[in-house]
This record gives sequence, C-alpha cells and structure tokens, in this order.
Amino acid sequence: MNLSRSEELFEKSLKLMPGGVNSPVRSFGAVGGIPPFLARGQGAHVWDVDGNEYVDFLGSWGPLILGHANPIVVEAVQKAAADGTSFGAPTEKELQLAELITNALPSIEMMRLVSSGTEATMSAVRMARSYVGRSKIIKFNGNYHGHADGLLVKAGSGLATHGVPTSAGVPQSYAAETLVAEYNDISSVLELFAANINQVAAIIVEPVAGNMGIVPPNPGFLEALRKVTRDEGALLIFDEVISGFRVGLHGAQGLYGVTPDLTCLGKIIGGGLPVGAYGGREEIMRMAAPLGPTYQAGTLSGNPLAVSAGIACLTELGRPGIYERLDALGVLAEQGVRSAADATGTQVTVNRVGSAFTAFFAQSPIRDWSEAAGADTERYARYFHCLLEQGVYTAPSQFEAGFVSLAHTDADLDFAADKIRVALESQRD
Ligand code: HOZ
Repeated sequence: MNLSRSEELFEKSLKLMPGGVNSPVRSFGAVGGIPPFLARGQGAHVWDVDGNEYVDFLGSWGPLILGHANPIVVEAVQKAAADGTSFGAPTEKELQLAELITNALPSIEMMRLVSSGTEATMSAVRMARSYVGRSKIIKFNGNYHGHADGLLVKAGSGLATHGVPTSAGVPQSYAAETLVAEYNDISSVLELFAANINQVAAIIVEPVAGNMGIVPPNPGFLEALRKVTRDEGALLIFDEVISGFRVGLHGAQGLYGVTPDLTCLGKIIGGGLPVGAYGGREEIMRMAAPLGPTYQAGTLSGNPLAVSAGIACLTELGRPGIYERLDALGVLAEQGVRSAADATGTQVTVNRVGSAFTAFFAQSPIRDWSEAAGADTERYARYFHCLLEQGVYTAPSQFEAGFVSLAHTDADLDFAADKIRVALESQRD
C-alpha cells in the first residue's frame, strides 16, 4: 500500500503537534505504523491522501451513524453557514435540537448544549456536586468520560491504549475526589459508598461501556446503580456520549429501561460536527447559571452549523425502521467476525450492542476492565494492519469500538468479512 504522502504529512505534523495528532489514539501508538491522512469520505468509505480507499468502521469514533457526507446533513450545514456561522445569541435551531433530544430521552427535562462530550460530562458532574452538596464521585475502571481532570482516573480509551491508568497533571487532591469501582460489579460500588458515607455526589457510568471496547452492562447492573444512588442520596449520571442515539433512539436508558438523573450526550447529536449536551431532571438543571449558582458557559455552545447538522441527523434517525436496519447491519458485522474466527480456528470474543461492536482477541467473555485488559493487543495490532492494507479501516486500538452506519451495505460487510478472514488467517499461531 502506498502511503508516501501520508508519511510526508505525518513527519511534518510530528514537529508541530504532539504525536503528530490532535487526539492521542489517532497516532497509531498502540498498533504502530503511519496513520493514513484522510482526505475524503462518502457513505461508508473513506479515501486517504494517497488515494487508498477503505470501508470505514471507525465512523469518526461514533458520530457518523448516517455515514460520511450524508447529503441531508451536508445541505443543512451549507444552508446554515450561508446564514452566519456563529451568533453567541439564542437561535430557534438550538430549541429545535433540544426538542428532538428531550422527545427521544424524556429523562432530560431541561438541558444545555455544549461543544464536546468532555464539556458535557465535566458540567454534569459539577451540577451533581452542586445539587447534592457533596464532592466525591464514583466512576468505573475502564469507563472514559472525556478529559476533564477529575474524570481522567483509570479512564480506558486513549489512556488504556497507551498504558497510562491516570493522566499526569491531575493533582492528587483532585483525583482523590474520584472513587473507582469495577464495571458490572455492584459490590465494588456498595463498598465505596460504605467507606465514604454521605460524601458521594454521583455515580457516572457509561451504560454501555464503549471506551474499553464495547462492554454491555450485565443484567441488573444499571438497575442496581439506580437503586443504590437513590438509597444513598446521590445522583446517577449516564454518559451516553457513545450510546446516545447509537444503541437505539432512546439511548441505553431506553434500551435497558433505567432512568438516570442526568445524561451526557455528544457525537451523534452533532451529526459529525462538534456538539455535546447534558441535561436531566429540571430541579437539578435549575442549579445552572443564570437560574442557579453553578457556572457553565461557552461562546460556541449551540453553534448554528453544529446544531443544524444535529437536527438533520436526529430527524433522519427518527424515521421508522432505522434502528432495525442498524441492528441488522450490526448482526451482519458480528457474523462476519464470528464466521472468520470459526473458519480460521481463532479465539475471538465479540461484544456488540446494536451497531457498535468490538472483536477482542480473548478466549473468554469480556465484562469489565480487567478482562478487556487481558486481550492480546499485539495480535490486535497485526489484525488491524492486515485489515488496513486490504482496505478496511477500524479503530487503531483494541480498547475502542467499531461502528456500522446506515450507509454500510451488505456488500460492504461481505467485503469486510472476507478481509477479516484473511487477517485472522495470516496471523494464526
Ligand atoms: N478516545 C477517543 C474515542 N473514544 C478518541 C477520539 C479521537 O481521537 O477522535
């Protein structure tokens, strides 16, 4: 595969940006080699600057549920741009997007638009602390909630990819406010509450973990979190930045029937442009300035381009049969990996929720971080490169998710299944 132009650009980028990238996992640190510099995307396909074409299962890490350059989204953004790219004042479109979100997720009675998932989780935690009047929060080992200081503790995703449990630069005093439980293990949560009586403001959880690879909640786990937070006077925050509008129109909270106090969103609600949101029970959200004493703001919050893309995307997702189609595509993707694994005698554990999935190089179920961390990352790296060379682009880390979009066709999935078989075959022991 010719990557000469990408190599040239990467070399220059390395001098100007740490790791040559604007977000660590993109540097291919976990899998080695040169990241192709992408030039164009259309539907389920992307092209790099050297003209190589790939079937894309990265989907910009989740937002592109309609595929690349969806014409309805593109038109909405073009129209919005022609009317002005930013006002820093209220617009009707912000209200439209808020209505689409709150209609789909009724637990969100009142909400704020921000510009990223990181802002959403950071602000939701602040709101919870302010409402409950306590400072500690509980998060889960291997759950990632963006890169706000207090949430970068045992945080999965890029940190796990690069073997860093907790980021440097987070003051110990601050990290001490973050208690870490094990995902899918309610007893670890109960122990933390018992050891920190009346100190925990909230639990923040990815209801479907997506940043240690996809790890679904065990039956009863989310319900148990709901119960313990109610019993202990703490709030339950669902970080649905990945799962929101991905695992169903009503998110993981709709899929599993558990209602959080606060929800964080991002990715899909911006249709591929930078948007985040947080919201929940009105009495909690009334803590936000100017109604309450808790500050949060943003010049580009509710940016008209991003909001227009989000409206277009969520409107499409509201059409009948969309999530059935996404699920069917997800099943095909899963089957593709499983049949390739069977054909080659490879041990692979596939976790999938709807159109999000991860193939772990592991022999047993993956239900928490310690099991995910046991997956064979070297094999994953070889598998990843073999796929890339054959024109299949997937996450450059074992600890991230693959995403299928509505733009993927059965032919794309057949193509990928064939290449996956070759990839597994070529790196058999
Ligand atoms: N770790 C992020 C996704 N889980 C990476 C996002 C990016 O590099 O764009």
